[in-house]
Amino acid sequence: MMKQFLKLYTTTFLGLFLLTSTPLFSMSNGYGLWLDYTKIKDKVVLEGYRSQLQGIYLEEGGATLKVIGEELTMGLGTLLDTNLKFNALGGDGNMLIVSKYMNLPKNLTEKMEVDDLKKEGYIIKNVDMEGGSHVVITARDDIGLLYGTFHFLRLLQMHKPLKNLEIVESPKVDIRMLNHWDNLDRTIERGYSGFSIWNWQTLPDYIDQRYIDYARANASVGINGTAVTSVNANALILTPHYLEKVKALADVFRPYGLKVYLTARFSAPIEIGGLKTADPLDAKVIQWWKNKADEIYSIIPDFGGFLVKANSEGQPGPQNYGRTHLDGANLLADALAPHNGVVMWRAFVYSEHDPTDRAKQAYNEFVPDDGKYRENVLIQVKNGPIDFQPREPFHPMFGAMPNTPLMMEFQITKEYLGFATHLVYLPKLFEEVLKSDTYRKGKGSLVAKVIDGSLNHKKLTGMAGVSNIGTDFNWTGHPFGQADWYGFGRLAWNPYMDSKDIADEWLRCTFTNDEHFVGPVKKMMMESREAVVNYMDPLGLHHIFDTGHHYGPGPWVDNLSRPEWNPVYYHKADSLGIGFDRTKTGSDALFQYAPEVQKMFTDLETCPEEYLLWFHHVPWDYRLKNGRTLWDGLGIKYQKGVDQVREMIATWEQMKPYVDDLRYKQVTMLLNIQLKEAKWWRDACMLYFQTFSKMDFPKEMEAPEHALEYYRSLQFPYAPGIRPSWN
Ligand code: GCW
Repeated sequence: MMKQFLKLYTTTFLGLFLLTSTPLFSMSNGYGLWLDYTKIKDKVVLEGYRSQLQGIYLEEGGATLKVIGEELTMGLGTLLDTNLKFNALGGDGNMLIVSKYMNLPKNLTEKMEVDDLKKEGYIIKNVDMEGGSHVVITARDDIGLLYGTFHFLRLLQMHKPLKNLEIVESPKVDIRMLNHWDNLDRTIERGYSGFSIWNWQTLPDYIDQRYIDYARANASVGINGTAVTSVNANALILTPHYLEKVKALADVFRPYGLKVYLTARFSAPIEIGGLKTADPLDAKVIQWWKNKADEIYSIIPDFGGFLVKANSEGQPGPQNYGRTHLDGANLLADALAPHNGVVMWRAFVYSEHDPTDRAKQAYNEFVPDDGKYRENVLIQVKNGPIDFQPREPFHPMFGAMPNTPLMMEFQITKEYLGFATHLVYLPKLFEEVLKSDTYRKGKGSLVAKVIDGSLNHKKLTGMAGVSNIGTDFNWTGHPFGQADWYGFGRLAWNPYMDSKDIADEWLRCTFTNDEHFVGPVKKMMMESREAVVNYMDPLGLHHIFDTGHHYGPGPWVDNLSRPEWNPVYYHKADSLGIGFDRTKTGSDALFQYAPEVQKMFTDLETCPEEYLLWFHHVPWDYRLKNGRTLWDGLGIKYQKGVDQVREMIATWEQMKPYVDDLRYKQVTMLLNIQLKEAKWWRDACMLYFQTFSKMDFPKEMEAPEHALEYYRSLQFPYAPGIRPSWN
């Protein structure tokens, strides 16, 4: 026995040893994200920068100014490999000048045009004056200066020229925030990168360096808010014991412009307040929330507000008392209003008692109350009407509530896109949603215009992303998962950005400016989203994931208590065909869109094939635009997804010379898992759907590796992202 153990131990140990032949502690492990400044190797670029930047003038001030000083010292120190001096204004030499507009000397402000500059915005501009040719970063507020500083450093990371700079940037969206689905026990709902970075046990006295680095990373992409706890909320976070810990985080985040928000459990007045009810119209309940808000603000004066999931998937809410979402949201809004706090009330609701198509329920629930919400309420809407699928049409609520601020909820963690194991570049998906046309005010009524408030002149705007951050060394598990965090921030700042440009920035800042690397890897990232759609949910299929944990395919699952929790509810495959009829002959969910959109999706001629089975139930031998039957088309798409992953692997193999050893190996191994899982999806889904179509696989498709029974028998009670049940 002992001998066997020793053998096992030595082989495992040896295996590990071989794998990590370069010890982790001596190499870049991805912790530095896109901010791992390294010395610029290109001599011409380096000399150009050195002559342009001979000293720094930074205005004096509080904590944010201090952070700027540190960032410049570290960033320029490393990138230029020099120790730049902080000087007074007026000396000789080309300077970097960082100062708020109101503090700049007159001869400089004369050369600046600040009319377009908003809160948190900044200008980066060259100004020639006697004494030198300077680069000026200016803003109305300290945080604008910090954002401008990060932008400036990014220019250097990307080797951009520092001549003729005329950058004027203001955020298009007010609240740009992460939603952590982190539980107090440090598990993370749908988290695949380790445990929660919030160590509630050692807070408030122990400040993990990670908290500071986290705030810095967020500030570098303009994220200005974070809800640190899960929407499946625990009321304990609102008790004094925990609020003290939250305050410690808020203090760390403040210099970086990052506000803290908390999730509010609707039944908190009962659970921690000792009341008998949480009825939103009950006087004691109203008073309780008012007192709670006052208490929080006395501890955290710049607290952001509450994020609420109510009457959804078992969470308590106003409907438990026969009241509405409107009553619930306004109750909390009134408590927060004296402190300028906001309520982000989630529209992700669907009920087991409501037999209507799940895709329709949120709209039915919220749209009739448009205009009745208090001014400090935002309705937080997921990008699509079901649930963060690899592809969904945009949510019909966007554009349908002109008198209420709607904010976007994206999922950065990949619950339905292969966890942290698959390389899928999400900003491509985000961009597709933001650029969708709602037609609510005619052509060009983009979802982005709903989100930035320009469609209906909204004062309050927001975008949230469900975080993919955990305790893994590199924060996000997959090295490319960092791009999703980065890209979310960039799109929240400017929802009109091109995801390709974002990939370009991220690659250059994270890896290298070498075109031999940037070109092919950018292409790989841009195609990765369509690949996952192809090998998981082609042609508009959705929610056919294995149950609960959502790891791998489970199109056959049909035994869960709630109909809409079963994949068969979504694909509706039968002997005649497949797909969810959401036209007038079916659930008529299409009615919730503007007439132009309805028309486009209803007519099979104009419905893009990407959405075919989302909106239509079509026969197996239905002819696709390329003349092939639907059945063949399905198999070809699944195969294509697998082939696309093979191409990704081939691309990555060429990248070895440009990437450090560790990340090269990590991505290689992950891509191989992705390939294995893509095949698993193809084989399991096609074998299962074949039991209805009774047709042969198309000739383009490789034969499945196993029989259907094998795939159906797979079980993963300990798949990550959910709390396992131990019995
Ligand atoms: O995507 C689903 C997830 C749940 C999540 C829920 C929600 C936090 O499967 O884990 O719960 O959405 O968004 O509320």
